[in-house]
Amino acid sequence: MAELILHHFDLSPFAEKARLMLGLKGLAWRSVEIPLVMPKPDLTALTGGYRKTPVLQVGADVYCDTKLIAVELERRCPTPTLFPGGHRGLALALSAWSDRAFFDPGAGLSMGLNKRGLPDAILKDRKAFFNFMDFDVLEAEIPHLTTQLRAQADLVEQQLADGRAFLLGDAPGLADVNAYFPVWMARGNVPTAGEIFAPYARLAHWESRMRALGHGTRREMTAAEAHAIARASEPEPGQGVDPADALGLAVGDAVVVTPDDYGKVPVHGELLTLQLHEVAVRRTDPKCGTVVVHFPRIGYRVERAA
Ligand SMILES: N[C@@H](CCC(=O)N[C@@H](CS)C(=O)NCC(=O)O)C(=O)O
Repeated sequence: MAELILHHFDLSPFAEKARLMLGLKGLAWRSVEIPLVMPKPDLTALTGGYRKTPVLQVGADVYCDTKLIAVELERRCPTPTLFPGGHRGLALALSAWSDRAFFDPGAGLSMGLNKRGLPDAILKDRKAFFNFMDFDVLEAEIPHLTTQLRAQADLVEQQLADGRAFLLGDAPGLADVNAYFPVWMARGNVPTAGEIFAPYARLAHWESRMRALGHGTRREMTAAEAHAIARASEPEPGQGVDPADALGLAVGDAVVVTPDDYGKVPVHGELLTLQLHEVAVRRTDPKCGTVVVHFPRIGYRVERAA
């Protein structure tokens, strides 16, 4: 298999999610550091505009979003599994909770409590990016956000109440990775996190077990090297269009794929795969050659290009 290349930055909580998946599976991977704020020309050369962190590249295939990165890592490297105990659907569904309900209050507190210390470039970029946060009222929202973060952390504590090592049993899986990354983010960025999480002893022990998973074996690479790998590789064949798909699109159609929540940058390409859980488009870029960019279906709009 071609090398796994993660485009990310160290402080990114969603990238921590991907790094822990790599750790859980004990994989070797290459790391390309991307900027924290736009512009990110080396990343968008690969993705066609998608700007979020992280992105996984394997040869000339580019996987956007941690929901799809999890599924793709599991497909390529099935053991040890991200879905121990047969909890695949549940673990994948859990991202709807972890990525928003749990992550958002921590992100709001991080921005609200650190607002004055944040560099202008980051503040300006994230104001435009996090369309679900009203930066002008964030400081007034701190008490409310604190209640939300505490209550979400308490759910993890409740799940661990019978002394189990991980959320769904004895082995770690994607459910743990999902639930862990908002805690990791809060510990690193929310000055009051220690106080908020202090009552939760089981959570703290589980956090140590999660940290012990590590990140696998990481080796740095430049963006130019990653682009050269894309140029020299053939993308995987497409999987065609699901005949039951409601959108009425066909392979070869010019389409646009856009996240439906925030960071809504449209990606244009030629449709190659439109299945229940994945959409992939082919596009050509002067730096990367012909690449196929893959997205999850959940949380993404696919439309015919105008
Ligand atoms: N649904 C995406 C969300 C990714 C996301 O929001 N990442 C944050 C970083 S933790 C981001 O892109 N921030 C803006 C940036 O990096 O430019 C996923 O699961 O990968």
